Amino acid sequence: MAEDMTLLWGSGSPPCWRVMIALEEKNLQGYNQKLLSFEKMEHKSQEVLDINPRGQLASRQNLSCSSVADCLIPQLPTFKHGDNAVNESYAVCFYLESQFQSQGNKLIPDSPAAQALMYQRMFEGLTFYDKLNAVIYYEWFVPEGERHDSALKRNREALATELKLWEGYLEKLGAGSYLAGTAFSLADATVFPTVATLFRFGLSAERYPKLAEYHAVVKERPSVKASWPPHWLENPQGQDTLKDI
Ligand SMILES: N[C@@H](CCC(=O)N[C@@H](CS)C(=O)NCC(=O)O)C(=O)O
Repeated sequence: MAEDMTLLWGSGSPPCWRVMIALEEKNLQGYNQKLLSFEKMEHKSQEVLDINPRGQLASRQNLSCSSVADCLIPQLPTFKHGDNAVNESYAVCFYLESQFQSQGNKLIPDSPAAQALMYQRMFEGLTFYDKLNAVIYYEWFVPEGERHDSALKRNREALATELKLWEGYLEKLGAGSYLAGTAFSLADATVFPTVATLFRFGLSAERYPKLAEYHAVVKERPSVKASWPPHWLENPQGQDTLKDI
């Protein structure tokens, strides 16, 4: 089964990490995988373009990655199971759970209440991820002549507001909980990479103790450890961009 799967991924990319956590949780460790370097522009390779039509769109436009527009065209993860290509990280997570329901850990809870919470947190997680990116990749997303301190300040405030929401969610669920209750679910597979990136970029554990606790617990989970970004392992020192948020 896993031998029919191929994942092209980039180290430290939260969307790729979501898929890798789901694959681990479903006991699909034997998949073919290729780590591509964003720096070496390997995500623009023919191998990616063959599976991912968004990559083809980028190449047809003949843009280079020095162009902001091109860099906003997501190309990884690129995933294939047999002849089925799925290139959106959330879609891959749902696909894996649906195809391998009885294998590995169950990632969608049965109880309507837990399921509702899981879907809610998963999709709110996309807003959370966008707000994080708008701060840590501000210079990457916004061309030099269009940057304003006031805009970055607004983005930082929006992230702080978002962070307080997630602190509140975890506080309400109680110690040791996952994002949708007592069991690890797709909400955790999809949102944990955002949380880990926050701490990698210097988020204060003192200021956000519930997120810090959640991070400390989930980072020890075998699926998460097995898929930890290799360049983070090589260089455990992150950045301090978010230390004052
Ligand atoms: N919606 C996509 C987003 C994927 C995404 O943003 N991928 C980034 C890497 S984190 C990418 O491929 N960027 C292309 C580039 O940097 O040129 C998903 O969740 O799968």
